[in-house]
Amino acid sequence: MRLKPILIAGVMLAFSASAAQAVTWRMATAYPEANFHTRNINQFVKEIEQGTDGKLQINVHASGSLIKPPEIKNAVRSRQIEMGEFLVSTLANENSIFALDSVPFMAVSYEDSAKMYQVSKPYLEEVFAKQRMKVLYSVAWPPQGFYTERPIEKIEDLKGMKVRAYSPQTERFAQLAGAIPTQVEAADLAQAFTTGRVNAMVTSSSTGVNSAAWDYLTHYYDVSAFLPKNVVVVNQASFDSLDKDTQKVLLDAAAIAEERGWEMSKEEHDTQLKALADNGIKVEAGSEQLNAAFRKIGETMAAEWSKEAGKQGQEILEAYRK
Ligand code: PCA
Repeated sequence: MRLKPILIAGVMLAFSASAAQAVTWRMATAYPEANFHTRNINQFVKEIEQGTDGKLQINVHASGSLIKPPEIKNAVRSRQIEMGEFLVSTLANENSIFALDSVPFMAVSYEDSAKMYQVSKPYLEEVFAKQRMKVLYSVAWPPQGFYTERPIEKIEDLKGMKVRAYSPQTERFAQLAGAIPTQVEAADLAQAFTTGRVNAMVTSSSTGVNSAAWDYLTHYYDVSAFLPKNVVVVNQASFDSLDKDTQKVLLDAAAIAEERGWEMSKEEHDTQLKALADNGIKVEAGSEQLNAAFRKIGETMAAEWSKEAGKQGQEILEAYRK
C-alpha cells in the first residue's frame, strides 16, 4: 500500500518539529563519575531523556571538568550552563541559610537531616529564586568525620595539622580544633596529599573512598559531625523555555532523584566504611574525650550560626525542634 503524500508530509512535519525542539543542556558538577551523587545525576538525566523521547538531553560534566567547582553556581545563574550541582555550604558566606546543614552536631542522623532540609527548603528556594535559579533536588552526603595520618586520642593531637577543608564551616571546625585549614576541591585531593599541602581531612566515607584515602592516610574517626547537602539547580530562564510537558518530566524525575539519592547516601555510608577498612584504614568512633571536644566546637559554631542567622534563624530552629 502506498502512503498518501499528505500523510508523508504530516509525518515529516511532525518529525522536523520535534527535531527542531530537541535541546541539549550542559550540567556541571564538582564530583567524580564514581561518586553516588554523580551516579544519581546520570540516572536522573537518563530518565529525563527517556521521558521526553529525547527532546531534552543533558550532558553531565563531572569532576569540575567543565566549570571549576566554586564557579558552578554563578555559571548557572548567568546561564553559561543550564544546570549545575554544588555543595550548599560552599555558599555559607553568602547567606547563613547555606551554612545550616554544616553546623556540627545540629543534625547528625539521616532522619534529622531530612527534617532540617524540609524546614529550610522554602528559605533555600527563595534565595536561589532571587538569583534566577530553581532548586530541582537536594541530597545529603554521608556523615562527616576526620581522616588523619596517625592516631588521635584527644583534640590537642590535631594541633598544627594541615586539615583539608571544603567550606567555610569545615574551615572553622578545623580552626577551632587547633588545626590549620586549607581549602582543597574534592577533585584535587590526591595532589594536595602527595605534595604535602594537607595531612588530614574532614569528609565522608564516600569521598574517602573516591579519593583512595588509604594512599595517604591511616585513620578515619567516624564522628558523624553533620551531613552537608548537594543541591541541583536549573537556570530559571532555561526552565521557562521548556514546554509544559517537558517541565513536568524534569520535575517528576527530580522528585524521584531526590528520594533515590537519600537512599543511596545511606547505603553508601555502610558500604564505604567497609571499603575503607578493607583497604587498611583504621575506622574508629574516636575516644570519648575527642568526641566531647568536637561537640564543644559544635556548640560554639551553633551559637555563632544563631547570632548570624538572626530572627530567620530562630524561626528555622523552632520549626526544626518542633
Ligand atoms: N564530600 C565532599 C563534600 C562532603 C563530602 O562528604 C568533599 O569532601 O568535598
